[in-house]
Amino acid sequence: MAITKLNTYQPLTEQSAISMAVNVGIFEDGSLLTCEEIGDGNLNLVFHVVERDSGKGIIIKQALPYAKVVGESWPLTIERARIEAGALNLQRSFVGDLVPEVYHSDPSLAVTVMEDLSSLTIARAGLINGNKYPRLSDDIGTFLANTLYFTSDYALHPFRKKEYVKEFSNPELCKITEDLVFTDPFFNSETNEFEEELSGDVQQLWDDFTVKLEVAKLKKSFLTEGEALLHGDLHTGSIFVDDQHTKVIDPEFAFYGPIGFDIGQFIANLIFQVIASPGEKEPILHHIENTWNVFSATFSKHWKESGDAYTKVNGYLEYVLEKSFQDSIGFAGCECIRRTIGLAHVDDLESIEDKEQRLKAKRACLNLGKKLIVNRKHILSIEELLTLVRSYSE
Ligand code: SR1
Ligand code: MG
Repeated sequence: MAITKLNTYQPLTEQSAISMAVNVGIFEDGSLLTCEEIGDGNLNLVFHVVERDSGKGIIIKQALPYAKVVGESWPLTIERARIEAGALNLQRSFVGDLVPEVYHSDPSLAVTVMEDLSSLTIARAGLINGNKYPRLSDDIGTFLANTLYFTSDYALHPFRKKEYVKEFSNPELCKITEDLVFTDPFFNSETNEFEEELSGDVQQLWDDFTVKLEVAKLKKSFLTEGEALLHGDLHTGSIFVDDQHTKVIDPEFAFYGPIGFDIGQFIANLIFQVIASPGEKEPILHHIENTWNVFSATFSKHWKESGDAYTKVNGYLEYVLEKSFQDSIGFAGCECIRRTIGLAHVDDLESIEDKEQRLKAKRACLNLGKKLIVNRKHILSIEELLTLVRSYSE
């Protein structure tokens, strides 16, 4: 087979992905390779290349110059591939195998070649199928604590931190979140999508100025608080799992933002399971509780090693944790609402076949979302949050 080498950006095909796998030295010329495009996300091409004899596989991810979910009418920078590869490498230095290994990246071709995770399952799909994944919250709590602490001013020299802020400046992807998470669902925007039966509930939301004021404050935090390098899109579709492994993928939305954002997005995506799942809810509630507990214990442990004088001042750690907790709850509320009536929905809710059940679950997400946003400063512990979530899932 002729091995061609791409010099300028063009979308890969299954054939050119095979050529790339050879060109970057992962497989020898002459190896019998198969390739399948397996991308089912909103934005990118994902190729799975396998060497037939050894069974060895790799993933080649390529950013398209537009948002795949909408099409070429929504142009989108391929810079996000550089951000993603850089974030994976940096995160790996703090969390090891909790993220995939990057074998090769090429920003001009918008390509990241990485570890094959095809033996694992996307957490959202696995949870919908009733799997409980006992390691999930230990691992995500650790991922959150390590990535958020070690990229913050509490851990880094200020020059290094500002270098990272520049390196991970990600305006176009941030704009997607600013619009799709914080603005569009709260106004009558064209991007919203919801069943006609929810029109009354949605109108009520749009008319609720208390909610809007609180979302404005949360959006301001997202826009202005460059506290730590966030994953930026930490939902259960960005996590591969089995009972022994957890791998966080897809940090193309990475940028410097408020610590509570990643935590809140993850918690909200577990809340969808608590509300939507016909099965046992307690194991998922346990994951919510344990994520926060592991995060705060691990973050506090790292804090003791900080060189920053203020980290020795009594009450400062407690302040940072309390602020992050309240923000997490508010951001979780925004995620609950945007995944219910915004542009990008979640299978946890969409896969409920019975229409009345589905509408009931969606109304619960909308009402809980509002409550989380408005009451975030009055929910004082993770146990109180669980009690609230339970009350919306009965
Ligand atoms: C156009 S992108 C829609 C959503 O998919 C991504 O995974 C992010 O969550 C984004 O908001
Ligand atoms: Mg993604």
